[in-house]
Amino acid sequence: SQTSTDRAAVSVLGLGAMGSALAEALLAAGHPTTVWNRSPAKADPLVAMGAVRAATAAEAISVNRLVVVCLLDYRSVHEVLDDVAGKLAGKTLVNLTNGTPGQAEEFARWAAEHGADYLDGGIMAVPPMIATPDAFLLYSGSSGAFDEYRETLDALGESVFLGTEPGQAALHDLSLLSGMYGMIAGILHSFALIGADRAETFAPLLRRWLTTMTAYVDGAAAQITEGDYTLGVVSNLAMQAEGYVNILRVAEEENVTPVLLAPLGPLMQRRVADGYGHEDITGLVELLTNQK
Ligand code: FVH
Repeated sequence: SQTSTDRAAVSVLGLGAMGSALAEALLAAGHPTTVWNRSPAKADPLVAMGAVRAATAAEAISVNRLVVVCLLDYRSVHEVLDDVAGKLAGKTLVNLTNGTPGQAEEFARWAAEHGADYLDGGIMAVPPMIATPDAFLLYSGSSGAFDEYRETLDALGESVFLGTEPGQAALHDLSLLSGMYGMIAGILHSFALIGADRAETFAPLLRRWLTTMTAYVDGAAAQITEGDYTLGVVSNLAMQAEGYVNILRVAEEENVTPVLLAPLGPLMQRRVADGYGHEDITGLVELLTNQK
Protein backbone atom coordinates (compact mmCIF):
# COMPACT_ATOMS: atom_id res chain seq x y z
CA SER A 1 0.00 0.00 0.00
CA GLN A 2 1.11 3.55 -0.69
CA THR A 3 2.24 5.89 2.04
CA SER A 4 1.29 9.55 1.96
CA THR A 5 4.70 10.44 0.47
CA ASP A 6 3.92 8.34 -2.64
CA ARG A 7 1.07 10.65 -3.46
CA ALA A 8 1.32 13.94 -5.31
CA ALA A 9 1.52 16.98 -3.06
CA VAL A 10 -1.24 19.51 -3.70
CA SER A 11 -1.96 23.11 -2.78
CA VAL A 12 -5.61 24.12 -2.48
CA LEU A 13 -6.52 27.80 -2.80
CA GLY A 14 -10.01 28.59 -1.51
CA LEU A 15 -11.52 26.86 1.50
CA GLY A 16 -15.19 27.60 1.19
CA ALA A 17 -17.65 24.73 1.51
CA MET A 18 -16.34 23.12 -1.68
CA GLY A 19 -12.62 23.91 -1.35
CA SER A 20 -12.64 22.49 2.19
CA ALA A 21 -14.33 19.29 0.98
CA LEU A 22 -11.72 18.95 -1.78
CA ALA A 23 -8.82 19.48 0.62
CA GLU A 24 -10.30 16.99 3.09
CA ALA A 25 -10.66 14.37 0.34
CA LEU A 26 -7.06 14.88 -0.77
CA LEU A 27 -5.85 14.50 2.82
CA ALA A 28 -7.96 11.37 3.28
CA ALA A 29 -6.42 9.89 0.13
CA GLY A 30 -2.94 10.49 1.54
CA HIS A 31 -1.91 13.54 -0.48
CA PRO A 32 0.31 16.01 1.36
CA THR A 33 -1.95 19.06 1.18
CA THR A 34 -1.15 22.72 1.67
CA VAL A 35 -4.12 25.04 2.12
CA TRP A 36 -4.76 28.75 1.83
CA ASN A 37 -7.87 30.86 2.24
CA ARG A 38 -8.49 34.61 2.30
CA SER A 39 -10.13 34.24 5.72
CA PRO A 40 -7.46 32.17 7.47
CA ALA A 41 -9.74 30.56 10.12
CA LYS A 42 -11.30 28.31 7.48
CA ALA A 43 -7.99 26.44 7.30
CA ASP A 44 -8.11 25.47 11.00
CA PRO A 45 -10.14 22.22 10.70
CA LEU A 46 -7.98 21.09 7.77
CA VAL A 47 -4.76 21.83 9.64
CA ALA A 48 -6.15 19.70 12.48
CA MET A 49 -6.55 16.90 9.92
CA GLY A 50 -2.93 17.21 8.81
CA ALA A 51 -2.92 19.95 6.17
CA VAL A 52 -0.10 22.49 6.05
CA ARG A 53 -1.23 26.10 6.36
CA ALA A 54 0.19 28.61 3.90
CA ALA A 55 0.25 32.19 5.13
CA THR A 56 -0.24 33.59 1.64
CA ALA A 57 -1.44 32.43 -1.77
CA ALA A 58 2.11 32.99 -3.05
CA GLU A 59 3.47 30.59 -0.43
CA ALA A 60 0.86 27.94 -1.27
CA ILE A 61 1.78 28.14 -4.95
CA SER A 62 5.53 28.05 -4.26
CA VAL A 63 5.56 24.82 -2.27
CA ASN A 64 3.79 22.46 -4.71
CA ARG A 65 3.67 21.91 -8.45
CA LEU A 66 -0.04 21.03 -8.46
CA VAL A 67 -2.31 23.90 -7.47
CA VAL A 68 -6.09 23.44 -7.20
CA VAL A 69 -8.15 26.64 -7.16
CA CYS A 70 -11.76 26.67 -5.96
CA LEU A 71 -13.00 30.21 -5.37
CA LEU A 72 -16.35 31.92 -5.72
CA ASP A 73 -15.96 33.20 -9.28
CA TYR A 74 -13.40 34.29 -11.86
CA ARG A 75 -13.20 37.76 -10.39
CA SER A 76 -11.92 36.28 -7.12
CA VAL A 77 -9.58 33.95 -9.04
CA HIS A 78 -8.00 36.97 -10.71
CA GLU A 79 -7.93 38.89 -7.43
CA VAL A 80 -5.95 36.06 -5.85
CA LEU A 81 -3.71 35.03 -8.75
CA ASP A 82 -2.92 38.26 -10.62
CA ASP A 83 -0.59 39.43 -7.86
CA VAL A 84 1.27 36.11 -7.75
CA ALA A 85 1.36 35.37 -11.48
CA GLY A 86 5.16 35.43 -11.40
CA LYS A 87 5.13 32.26 -9.27
CA LEU A 88 3.11 30.16 -11.74
CA ALA A 89 5.82 29.13 -14.20
CA GLY A 90 6.18 25.33 -14.22
CA LYS A 91 3.02 24.80 -12.13
CA THR A 92 -0.11 22.89 -13.04
CA LEU A 93 -3.19 24.95 -12.30
CA VAL A 94 -6.49 23.08 -11.91
CA ASN A 95 -9.28 25.63 -11.69
CA LEU A 96 -12.54 24.23 -10.31
CA THR A 97 -14.23 27.62 -9.97
CA ASN A 98 -17.60 27.97 -11.69
CA GLY A 99 -17.45 30.08 -14.86
CA THR A 100 -18.37 30.35 -18.51
CA PRO A 101 -16.49 28.69 -21.40
CA GLY A 102 -15.26 32.15 -22.44
CA GLN A 103 -13.84 32.78 -18.97
CA ALA A 104 -12.13 29.39 -19.01
CA GLU A 105 -10.58 30.06 -22.41
CA GLU A 106 -9.41 33.52 -21.39
CA PHE A 107 -7.94 32.08 -18.20
CA ALA A 108 -6.19 29.26 -20.07
CA ARG A 109 -4.48 31.89 -22.23
CA TRP A 110 -3.55 33.89 -19.13
CA ALA A 111 -2.09 30.78 -17.45
CA ALA A 112 -0.09 29.89 -20.58
CA GLU A 113 1.31 33.42 -20.73
CA HIS A 114 2.63 32.83 -17.22
CA GLY A 115 4.10 29.42 -17.99
CA ALA A 116 1.51 27.26 -16.20
CA ASP A 117 -0.13 24.10 -17.51
CA TYR A 118 -3.90 24.61 -17.25
CA LEU A 119 -6.80 22.30 -16.62
CA ASP A 120 -10.27 23.75 -16.23
CA GLY A 121 -12.85 21.82 -14.25
CA GLY A 122 -16.51 21.63 -13.31
CA ILE A 123 -17.62 19.86 -10.15
CA MET A 124 -20.78 17.82 -10.52
CA ALA A 125 -21.34 17.33 -6.81
CA VAL A 126 -22.26 19.24 -3.69
CA PRO A 127 -19.64 19.27 -0.92
CA PRO A 128 -20.88 16.21 1.05
CA MET A 129 -20.75 14.14 -2.17
CA ILE A 130 -17.04 14.77 -2.76
CA ALA A 131 -15.03 11.52 -2.73
CA THR A 132 -18.21 9.42 -2.91
CA PRO A 133 -19.22 7.33 -5.95
CA ASP A 134 -21.93 9.90 -6.78
CA ALA A 135 -19.42 12.67 -7.49
CA PHE A 136 -17.99 13.32 -10.93
CA LEU A 137 -15.79 16.13 -12.10
CA LEU A 138 -15.43 17.39 -15.66
CA TYR A 139 -12.05 18.51 -17.00
CA SER A 140 -10.79 20.10 -20.20
CA GLY A 141 -7.56 21.73 -21.25
CA SER A 142 -4.08 20.26 -20.93
CA SER A 143 -4.23 16.52 -21.61
CA GLY A 144 -0.70 16.21 -20.21
CA ALA A 145 -1.83 17.68 -16.90
CA PHE A 146 -4.87 15.41 -16.82
CA ASP A 147 -2.80 12.29 -17.52
CA GLU A 148 -0.17 13.22 -14.95
CA TYR A 149 -2.61 14.03 -12.17
CA ARG A 150 -5.59 11.85 -12.96
CA GLU A 151 -5.00 9.58 -9.99
CA THR A 152 -4.85 12.57 -7.67
CA LEU A 153 -8.00 14.09 -9.17
CA ASP A 154 -9.81 10.76 -8.83
CA ALA A 155 -9.62 11.26 -5.05
CA LEU A 156 -12.28 13.97 -5.48
CA GLY A 157 -14.71 11.91 -7.57
CA GLU A 158 -14.76 10.25 -10.97
CA SER A 159 -12.67 12.29 -13.43
CA VAL A 160 -14.17 12.87 -16.89
CA PHE A 161 -11.85 14.43 -19.50
CA LEU A 162 -13.66 16.34 -22.27
CA GLY A 163 -10.75 17.22 -24.52
CA THR A 164 -8.20 19.94 -24.95
CA GLU A 165 -10.54 22.90 -25.59
CA PRO A 166 -10.41 24.63 -22.19
CA GLY A 167 -14.05 25.79 -22.36
CA GLN A 168 -15.61 22.35 -22.73
CA ALA A 169 -15.74 21.51 -19.02
CA ALA A 170 -17.53 24.81 -18.30
CA LEU A 171 -19.93 24.32 -21.23
CA HIS A 172 -20.82 20.81 -20.02
CA ASP A 173 -21.03 21.97 -16.40
CA LEU A 174 -23.39 24.86 -17.20
CA SER A 175 -25.48 22.69 -19.54
CA LEU A 176 -25.90 20.09 -16.79
CA LEU A 177 -26.75 22.83 -14.29
CA SER A 178 -29.29 24.23 -16.78
CA GLY A 179 -31.00 20.84 -16.81
CA MET A 180 -30.94 20.76 -13.02
CA TYR A 181 -32.38 24.26 -12.60
CA GLY A 182 -35.07 23.55 -15.16
CA MET A 183 -36.00 20.54 -13.05
CA ILE A 184 -35.88 22.61 -9.85
CA ALA A 185 -38.16 25.20 -11.47
CA GLY A 186 -40.68 22.45 -12.18
CA ILE A 187 -40.34 21.05 -8.67
CA LEU A 188 -40.90 24.45 -7.05
CA HIS A 189 -43.94 25.11 -9.22
CA SER A 190 -45.45 21.71 -8.46
CA PHE A 191 -44.98 22.18 -4.70
CA ALA A 192 -46.57 25.65 -4.92
CA LEU A 193 -49.52 24.09 -6.72
CA ILE A 194 -50.00 21.13 -4.39
CA GLY A 195 -49.64 23.29 -1.28
CA ALA A 196 -47.79 22.94 2.01
CA ASP A 197 -50.43 20.61 3.52
CA ARG A 198 -49.77 17.91 0.96
CA ALA A 199 -46.01 18.44 0.41
CA GLU A 200 -44.91 15.39 2.41
CA THR A 201 -47.26 12.92 0.75
CA PHE A 202 -46.66 14.48 -2.66
CA ALA A 203 -42.84 14.21 -2.45
CA PRO A 204 -42.50 10.44 -3.06
CA LEU A 205 -44.91 10.67 -6.01
CA LEU A 206 -42.93 13.55 -7.50
CA ARG A 207 -39.63 11.76 -7.02
CA ARG A 208 -41.01 8.59 -8.63
CA TRP A 209 -42.45 10.50 -11.59
CA LEU A 210 -39.29 12.56 -12.23
CA THR A 211 -37.01 9.53 -11.89
CA THR A 212 -39.07 7.61 -14.45
CA MET A 213 -39.23 10.56 -16.83
CA THR A 214 -35.43 11.06 -16.92
CA ALA A 215 -35.43 8.18 -19.44
CA TYR A 216 -36.61 10.85 -21.90
CA VAL A 217 -33.04 12.20 -22.04
CA ASP A 218 -31.65 9.27 -24.04
CA GLY A 219 -34.46 9.22 -26.61
CA ALA A 220 -34.19 13.00 -26.99
CA ALA A 221 -30.44 12.73 -27.64
CA ALA A 222 -31.07 10.18 -30.40
CA GLN A 223 -33.75 12.42 -32.00
CA ILE A 224 -31.52 15.51 -31.83
CA THR A 225 -28.51 13.64 -33.24
CA GLU A 226 -30.60 12.39 -36.19
CA GLY A 227 -32.52 15.66 -36.59
CA ASP A 228 -35.63 13.45 -36.69
CA TYR A 229 -38.15 14.23 -33.94
CA THR A 230 -40.55 11.53 -35.04
CA LEU A 231 -38.11 8.79 -33.95
CA GLY A 232 -39.89 6.61 -31.39
CA VAL A 233 -42.46 9.31 -30.63
CA VAL A 234 -45.14 8.12 -28.22
CA SER A 235 -46.54 11.44 -26.96
CA ASN A 236 -46.95 13.80 -29.88
CA LEU A 237 -46.48 17.53 -29.46
CA ALA A 238 -50.00 18.55 -30.49
CA MET A 239 -51.42 16.43 -27.65
CA GLN A 240 -48.85 17.80 -25.18
CA ALA A 241 -49.58 21.41 -26.19
CA GLU A 242 -53.29 20.89 -25.42
CA GLY A 243 -52.51 19.36 -22.03
CA TYR A 244 -50.08 22.15 -21.20
CA VAL A 245 -52.88 24.71 -21.43
CA ASN A 246 -54.41 23.01 -18.38
CA ILE A 247 -51.13 23.25 -16.46
CA LEU A 248 -51.21 27.02 -16.89
CA ARG A 249 -54.96 27.19 -16.25
CA VAL A 250 -54.81 25.34 -12.92
CA ALA A 251 -51.98 27.62 -11.80
CA GLU A 252 -54.27 30.61 -12.40
CA GLU A 253 -57.16 28.89 -10.60
CA GLU A 254 -54.97 28.07 -7.60
CA ASN A 255 -53.42 31.56 -7.53
CA VAL A 256 -49.91 30.29 -8.33
CA THR A 257 -47.83 32.44 -10.63
CA PRO A 258 -46.99 30.50 -13.81
CA VAL A 259 -43.78 32.51 -14.24
CA LEU A 260 -41.46 29.47 -14.09
CA LEU A 261 -43.42 27.36 -16.60
CA ALA A 262 -45.24 29.86 -18.81
CA PRO A 263 -42.59 30.29 -21.57
CA LEU A 264 -42.92 26.67 -22.70
CA GLY A 265 -46.60 27.06 -23.68
CA PRO A 266 -46.18 29.55 -26.56
CA LEU A 267 -43.14 27.63 -27.85
CA MET A 268 -45.24 24.45 -28.07
CA GLN A 269 -48.08 26.32 -29.79
CA ARG A 270 -45.68 27.87 -32.29
CA ARG A 271 -44.10 24.56 -33.19
CA VAL A 272 -47.55 22.99 -33.65
CA ALA A 273 -48.63 25.96 -35.81
CA ASP A 274 -45.48 25.43 -37.91
CA GLY A 275 -46.76 21.93 -38.74
CA TYR A 276 -44.76 19.78 -36.32
CA GLY A 277 -47.57 18.61 -34.04
CA HIS A 278 -46.99 14.98 -35.01
CA GLU A 279 -43.39 15.12 -33.74
CA ASP A 280 -42.01 14.74 -30.23
CA ILE A 281 -41.58 17.78 -27.96
CA THR A 282 -37.81 17.49 -28.56
CA GLY A 283 -38.23 19.48 -31.78
CA LEU A 284 -38.56 22.62 -29.63
CA VAL A 285 -34.78 22.58 -29.40
CA GLU A 286 -34.84 24.05 -32.93
CA LEU A 287 -36.69 27.10 -31.59
CA LEU A 288 -34.13 27.54 -28.83
CA THR A 289 -30.96 27.55 -30.90
CA ASN A 290 -29.59 30.28 -33.19
CA GLN A 291 -31.45 33.01 -31.28
CA LYS A 292 -28.80 35.76 -31.66
N1 FVH B 1 -21.07 24.31 -2.99
C1 FVH B 1 -21.72 23.80 -4.04
O1 FVH B 1 -22.75 23.17 -3.89
C2 FVH B 1 -21.22 23.99 -5.46
C3 FVH B 1 -21.05 22.64 -6.15
C4 FVH B 1 -20.48 22.74 -7.53
C5 FVH B 1 -19.26 23.67 -7.58
N2 FVH B 1 -19.55 24.93 -6.94
C6 FVH B 1 -18.57 25.98 -7.22
O2 FVH B 1 -17.40 25.86 -6.39
C7 FVH B 1 -16.86 27.16 -6.15
C8 FVH B 1 -16.68 27.38 -4.65
O3 FVH B 1 -17.93 27.19 -4.05
P1 FVH B 1 -18.07 27.08 -2.46
O4 FVH B 1 -19.23 26.22 -2.18
O5 FVH B 1 -16.79 26.71 -1.85
O6 FVH B 1 -18.43 28.62 -2.12
P2 FVH B 1 -18.25 29.38 -0.74
O7 FVH B 1 -18.45 28.47 0.42
O8 FVH B 1 -19.13 30.58 -0.81
O9 FVH B 1 -16.71 29.84 -0.72
C9 FVH B 1 -16.25 30.84 -1.60
C10 FVH B 1 -14.74 30.86 -1.54
O10 FVH B 1 -14.24 31.91 -2.39
C11 FVH B 1 -13.44 32.79 -1.58
N3 FVH B 1 -13.51 34.14 -2.12
C12 FVH B 1 -14.59 34.82 -2.54
N4 FVH B 1 -14.24 36.03 -2.99
C13 FVH B 1 -12.90 36.13 -2.85
C14 FVH B 1 -11.94 37.14 -3.15
N5 FVH B 1 -12.30 38.30 -3.69
N6 FVH B 1 -10.63 36.90 -2.87
C15 FVH B 1 -10.26 35.72 -2.31
N7 FVH B 1 -11.11 34.70 -2.01
C16 FVH B 1 -12.41 34.92 -2.27
C17 FVH B 1 -14.00 32.67 -0.20
O11 FVH B 1 -13.06 33.16 0.72
P3 FVH B 1 -13.51 33.66 2.19
O12 FVH B 1 -14.80 34.42 1.99
O13 FVH B 1 -13.72 32.42 3.01
O14 FVH B 1 -12.40 34.51 2.66
C18 FVH B 1 -14.21 31.16 -0.12
O15 FVH B 1 -12.99 30.49 0.06
C19 FVH B 1 -17.83 28.18 -6.78
O16 FVH B 1 -17.34 28.59 -8.03
C20 FVH B 1 -19.11 27.37 -6.93
O17 FVH B 1 -19.95 27.83 -7.98
C21 FVH B 1 -19.93 24.80 -5.55
